[in-house]
Amino acid sequence: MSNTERTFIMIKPDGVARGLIAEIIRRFEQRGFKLVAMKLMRAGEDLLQSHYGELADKPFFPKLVKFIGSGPVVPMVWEGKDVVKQGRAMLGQTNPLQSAPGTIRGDFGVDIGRNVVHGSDSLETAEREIALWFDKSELNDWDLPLKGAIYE
Ligand code: DAT
Ligand code: MG
Repeated sequence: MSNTERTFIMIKPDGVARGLIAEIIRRFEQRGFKLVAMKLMRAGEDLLQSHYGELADKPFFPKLVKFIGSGPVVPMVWEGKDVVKQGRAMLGQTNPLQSAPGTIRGDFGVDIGRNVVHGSDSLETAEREIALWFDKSELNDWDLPLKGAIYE
């Protein structure tokens, strides 16, 4: 398990609209993960079709792409030990109604189409999504000054 594992986390338009940007960043910072990249942007249809490509056959796909493109999102890259799996756990289940309190979706959502935040579901997906949303030059290599207080 590598301390430099990376995952792609994105605050969706509903999360941005509801003023949850700082709250979501806080949770990842507080856990000890390191922010490597972040921006605020409106995602175009091509990018979203490709991001959600696996779901292209699903009945909800057009609605999903339309909603995620409806307002600014905050794509981010977070780094740390087991961050892909831990990030998913911090998000909760896809359906907020099945998400435990304490998770982001369990604390801030009710409807599946307004589940506030996206997170990569595997190492492979994370790599693909990071490359899709960020140019290499946007990924910041830096040292967490408090690394020794987070990792043994
Ligand atoms: P997750 O975001 O938990 O990885 P997913 O990859 O299966 O879930 O789906 C991507 C998004 O699509 C999800 O966050 C919300 C939407 N979605 C998934 N299943 C849905 C459904 N049955 N009805 C409406 N929207 C759905
Ligand atoms: Mg997914």
